[in-house]
Amino acid sequence: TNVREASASVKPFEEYQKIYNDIAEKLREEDDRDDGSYGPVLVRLAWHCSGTYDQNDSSQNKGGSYAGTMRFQKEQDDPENAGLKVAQDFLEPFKTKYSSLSYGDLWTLGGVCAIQELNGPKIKWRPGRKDLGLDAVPPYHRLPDASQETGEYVRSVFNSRLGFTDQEMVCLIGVGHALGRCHVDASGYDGPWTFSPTMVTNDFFKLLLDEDWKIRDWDGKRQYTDSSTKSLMMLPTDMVLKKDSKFRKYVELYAKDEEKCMADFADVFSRLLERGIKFPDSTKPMVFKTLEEQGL
Ligand code: CCH
Repeated sequence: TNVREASASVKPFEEYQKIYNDIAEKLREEDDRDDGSYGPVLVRLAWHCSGTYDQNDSSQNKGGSYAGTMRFQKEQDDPENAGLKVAQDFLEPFKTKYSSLSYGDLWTLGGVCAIQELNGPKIKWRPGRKDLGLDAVPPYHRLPDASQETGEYVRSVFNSRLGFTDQEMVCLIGVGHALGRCHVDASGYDGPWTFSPTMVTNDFFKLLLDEDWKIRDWDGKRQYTDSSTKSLMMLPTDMVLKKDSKFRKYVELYAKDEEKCMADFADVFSRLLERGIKFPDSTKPMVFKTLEEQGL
């Protein structure tokens, strides 16, 4: 079988809201990263621990967020995971404090918290993932290689393995890459996609359409830069969303309709975090309040 059963013995909602608040408060207090927030790298960790799932793999190495296997060096050494130790270290104190929380639950909750605290939509979340051993580490090359520049490649990751539609993959990639930046010492790429990398927006879609993107003239990896400011970037895989007509119509839709963009993202990101997991009916999706909503 290619799904794993989540544990039914979970804590009440209030307990998870407490953990959410702890993570959110640390995000607010620690601003010594890049553009002033660890939020983007937490979102990337949540995506990379989930994005290894292969719906066609019924072995124990099927991947996904369930097993928390990125705590092993072997998975950290996947070249696509370079730079994510920062996010794991950021969240580690909460594993110590809430020791019954699994890594899969912690890392996905970290992503949910980061999205919401960076002005994003509410992301439904469920607990119950369990830590499994080293033999559950998924194979390398499941997470996308940014140097690939064809629709066929992007679909091989997001459709064939993860089971998302064209519209869903456009939404995931474009909202994800509104946040944060590339680091030469992690991926070899360099720079942010948008002018507000600590805010969840639909700006990626607008910039992708409106700017004139040219290959950057530098010694590093092949990437694109905007002609007007030369301060933004697009990866080869990002450019596919503009060039492939089936993808492009969704880029146009999301550039125009921010509300729809955020509603769709909330739904698809939540499902990304649950790929390969079956939750018992008794575990209802949780929706956390932001610090601001709680007057904290
Ligand atoms: Fe991504 N991403 N991503 N990404 N990503 C990178 C950084 C972030 C690809 C490649 C890269 C998604 C899809 C893709 C984030 C969220 C999402 C980097 C730079 C590369 C390379 C890493 C570095 O150097 O630190 C590729 C290829 C794809 C798909 O084709 C999806 C889906 C999401 C989430 C929904 C976020 C956030 C970052 C910024 C991290 C940071 O540290 O600022």
